Amino acid sequence: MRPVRLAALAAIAVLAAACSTGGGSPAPASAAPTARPPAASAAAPRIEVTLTDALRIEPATMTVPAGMPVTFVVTNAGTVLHEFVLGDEAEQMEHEEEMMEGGGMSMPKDEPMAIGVEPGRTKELTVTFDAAGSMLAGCHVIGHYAAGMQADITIE
Ligand SMILES: [Cu+2]
Repeated sequence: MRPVRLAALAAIAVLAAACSTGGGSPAPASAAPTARPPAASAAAPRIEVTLTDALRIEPATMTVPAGMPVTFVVTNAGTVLHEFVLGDEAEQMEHEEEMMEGGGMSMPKDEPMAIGVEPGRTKELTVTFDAAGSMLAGCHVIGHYAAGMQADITIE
């Protein structure tokens, strides 16, 4: 079925092109799994992140480039729900308060800069950081952030 295969390859190429020119719009975190961009694509860094029941985000420090889409591939290696929330200190505090108000009962919803990852699952979050600087990642399931479930992200 050669024509079908070619069509599929073309679709993947279009997808990859769309990703690399996406500008500031993050990919929807809830999108169904799609074809991965070619491994050779240097324009789309993929950062593997693990969330653990030891209340840690690993690695605890990450460095990412500014001005291009970066995909965080986030795996929850634990047995309870964890989150991966990107934001500066103020945004982390805001998210912390939101979770407190919800009594910790609400499942974190996927947002442009945040995903909730169920135990054993892997989710992707693609963002473009416009400028160099620093950013935090945190999990705001009650008690986790305070216990140190956070990571420093350097954008350069
Ligand atoms: Cu957590």
